[in-house]
Formats: sequence, C-alpha cells, structure tokens
Amino acid sequence: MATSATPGYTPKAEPLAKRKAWLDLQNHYQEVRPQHLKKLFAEDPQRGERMTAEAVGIFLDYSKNRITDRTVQLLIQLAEESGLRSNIDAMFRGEKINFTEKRAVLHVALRAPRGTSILVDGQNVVADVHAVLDKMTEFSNRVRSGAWKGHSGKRIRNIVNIGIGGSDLGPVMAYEALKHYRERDLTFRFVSNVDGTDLAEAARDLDAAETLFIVSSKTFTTLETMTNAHSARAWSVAALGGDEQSVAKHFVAVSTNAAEVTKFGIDTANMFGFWDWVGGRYSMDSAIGLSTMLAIGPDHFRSMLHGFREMDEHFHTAPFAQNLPVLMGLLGIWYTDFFGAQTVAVLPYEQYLKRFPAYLQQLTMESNGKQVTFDGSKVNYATGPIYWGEPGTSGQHSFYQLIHQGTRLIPCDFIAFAQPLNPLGRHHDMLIANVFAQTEALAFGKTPEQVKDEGTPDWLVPHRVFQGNRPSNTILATRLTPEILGKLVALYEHSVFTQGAIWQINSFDQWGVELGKVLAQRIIPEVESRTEPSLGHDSSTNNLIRRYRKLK
Ligand code: G6Q
Repeated sequence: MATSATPGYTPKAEPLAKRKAWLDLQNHYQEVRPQHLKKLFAEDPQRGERMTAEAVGIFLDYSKNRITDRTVQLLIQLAEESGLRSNIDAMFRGEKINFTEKRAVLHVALRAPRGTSILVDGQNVVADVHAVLDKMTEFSNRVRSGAWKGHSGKRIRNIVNIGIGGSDLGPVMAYEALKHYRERDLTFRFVSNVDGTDLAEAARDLDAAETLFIVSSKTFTTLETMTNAHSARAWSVAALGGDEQSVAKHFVAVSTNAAEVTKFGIDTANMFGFWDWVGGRYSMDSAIGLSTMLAIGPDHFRSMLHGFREMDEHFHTAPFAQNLPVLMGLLGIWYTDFFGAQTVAVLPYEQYLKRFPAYLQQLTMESNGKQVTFDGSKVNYATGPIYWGEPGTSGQHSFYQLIHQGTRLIPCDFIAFAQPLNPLGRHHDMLIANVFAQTEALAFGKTPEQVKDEGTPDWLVPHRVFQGNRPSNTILATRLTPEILGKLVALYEHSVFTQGAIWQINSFDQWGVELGKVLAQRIIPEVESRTEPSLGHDSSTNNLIRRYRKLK
C-alpha cells in the first residue's frame, strides 16, 4: 500500500510503468525478441567494435547482447526519465538516500582523495576517513614488521577476521582476489558462521601466542560475530595462561560501536572506526578492509582505493552511453524486466576471483531484492535478479550445459584479464581462448544443418543443436591488480545503484534479513531450555524443535 508521503528523500520520477521510455521499450522488445544474434551480427559487421565501451582500464564488449542501437537509446532514455543523473548527484552529495534508515550512502567518500570535502550533517567526512586510514596504516605496518608483539612477546603470524555478511564477504573476496600481492609470512583465516566448526577449523592449527583476531562488526551486536568473538577470546585467553590482559594484544575491533567494543575488553585505541553512512555490503574499502590491508600492505590498499575512485568519477561524470556501470545496469534491466530473465551468471576467468560471485550475491541481492518503491507501493515489475557463478573454466564442466541448452535465458558476465599473474606455459592462452569460445558458442550456437554436416545421425541431431542467441557481456582488463579490483567492485556497486534508481527501490536497506533474526532469538531459549518449554509456533516448527531437543 502506498503511503501518502515518504519522509526525507523522494526522487521525482513517474512510476516506472508509466514512463514513456518504458512503454516504448515494451513495444521495442516485441521487435527484438525474435531476432537472432547471428542475424544482428551478419547485418551489422561493425557491431562487435561499436557496441563496446572502455573507461579507466576496463573494456566492456556488450555487442553479444540481444539489443540494437535503438535498445540502447531507449534504455538511456529510461535512465534519464528515471532521474538517474540527479539520483547519482544526490548520493555523491551525501543526501540521505537510504531514507528508510535515514542515512546517507557514502561509500564513495571512503575513497575520496585527502583534502576533498563531502559533508554529512555539516561535517566533512573525508577528513575522518583519512584519519582512520592513517591509523590502519600505522597498525598494519607494526603487525607486518613484527613490531606489534603478542602477549608472550612473539610476533603475530596469524590473523583471523571474525565477521559476517558485509563484514566478511568483502574481506574474504579481497583476500582471495589479491592473494598474489599478499605477505606470505602471515596466515589469514576468516570466520563467519555461528556453526562452531567454522571457528574450530580456523583455529585448530594456530598458536594463540602468534594469533591476532580482528572482530569486524559495524554494530558489535551481531549474534554470529559476537558468539564467535567470545569463543575466540576464551580460546585465546586459555591458551595464553588465563591472563585477561592478553586480550589487548590479540584482539582489535572494527566497529562503529565504541561502547560495546570496550565492554568486550578491547581498548578503543585498538578500534578502527567507520560510520553509519557505510552500508555493510559497501564496506570492504573501509576499516572492514583491515585484514586486506594487513595482507597486501597499505600501498596496495591505497591503490585499490584509487581504483574505486577512478570508477566513481567515471560513473559520476561520463555520459550514460559510455558509462560502464550505467550500461551494465541498464542491460540487467532489459533482461530482467523485458525478457523475464531470473538470474545473471558472473563467470570470472581468473582463479583469484573465485569468491567474487559470492561477494556480488550480497551486493546485488541484498541491495535490489526489494518489492516496494520509494513511496511504499508494491512494484508491478521484476526487480533484482539472482546472481550466481563460479570461475571458468571449471564451471564449463558443470552448469554451463544449462546455460547453453537449457530452457532458461541466463545473461552472463564473463570477466577476463589479458595478463596472467602466474604465467605457466600455455595455460593463459588456453584460459582466454575458452572465454571467447564460450561467448561465441552462446551467441551463435550451432544449427541442425551444421550438426548434420558433421555426419551426425538424424536421431542425434536435436540433442547436439545449440540454439544460440544467449547473451553475454565480456569485461576485459589487462591484469588483476588491487587497483583493477577496486574498479571492478565499484563497477558493480554503481550498476546496482543504476538499477535501484530506475526500479525506484531503496538499494541500501535490508529489512528482509530482520525477521529470521528476531525469530531465532525467540527459539534459542526454547532449544536450550533444560525443562520442556511450552511452544507457541506452528505445528511444523513446534515439532521440529521437539525432535531436535530429543536428538541433541
Ligand atoms: C550488509 C548488511 C549485513 C551486515 C551483517 C554484519 O549490508 O548490513 O550483511 O554487514 O549483518 O553486521 P555487523 O557488521 O553489524 O556485524
């Protein structure tokens, strides 16, 4: 139900389904749907060169999409009619565009250059950002050099990040992505799950005297993180002779909640702050990235920030027709809302990016998995698609079958780099040949005639036909560096923003994760109770609780 007025931020645009470009796109879709990419390429030999965009070292080939030049024009018109430009400006100005939580959305301030100014409630937040970065730098240098000593005087060799959601997925992804650049003498582990196995396996072979825990939690109240942090603390203190003083040398915090950090026993001198205008899933370049900085060093971390910043500037200033995040966001809308595609596959041909799809799942799905618009009315169109993926070529021997020959349309983002970080014989050429082969096979397929000409018996022909006409983007950069990683992440952050602005949803809250958390708090005492609790759930939940209590 629409409410009369949304307090705070209210973007000015017609309801999506009434915008002229939307209606035009609906008609245009009927023209494009029956057309095969094979025909589009045959009729337009320049297409593969023209339908590309390049900025800040990232090349995007979007020619193998089911679009014409008119599609791009209409999508850009849709972006304009949706007020995308003013939405972007509002974010960069620090307006409280996360209106359901009354917060600014300023991950772009995390990478703003020293000396610039972005105001939130009259305060320049860029100076605060750099103060924290300087503190992280100093701390990282001390740990990496061995100057920071554990309780028993040994240097730190193991770092365990405890966090979940946005306080875990970014750090894990960045650690894996930038492993090539990391300090090899330090061991890194990441613990997120409240399943005790996660912590038990992470700590099993570590010497507590050489282990530093980073408790990463914006709120410092998250059930999983605080449970893991308390268990880690007990493990560490016990192993260090029961001396509570040891916590000061083996635990640091990344949080906005100084009071809870102090209560836990961490000196706020060892706390790295961030702010409520940084959303969890947009926080890997804030102090939440402390483990990243410890792994790759402050210089590489700053060059990652530089990469983020370059993409921010591109997004902020480039015309939509050349704007990488805008183009990618719009293509996503084209498939989601017109072709009815349910998912997007992200396929990095770079082993170091193995956690990138998992990271993007939170970024995209927690951001745009929404069904009410700014004014509280229910959408009458599809919003955020399901993101998923695995690195190539491994995925080719698994789920690609469905992408090639299944009944669903799955737009794919292929991500590849011209230069390998681990050159090894012919490996890299083979890897990249596979990227090109996959996008070619998806787009152009193989006709029954071609299959027959290969001598295939008639009965087998239908099984070996590839329909083709399956869309993909190819994202190509020279080499996976910290800087390029920043650019890639910002590319997706801003493409999520583009989509949210057009769908008129708030991409920056996450109320959908609340209910389960609340219900778990109610059930925890019921499963723990020594006496039989009286249960007031539905019959299924009651029955499951009783069975669990019997079996445990
Ligand atoms: C992300 C979400 C969520 C959050 C976690 C951890 O945008 O807000 O994933 O990051 O719930 O929260 P804390 O950092 O407060 O522990």
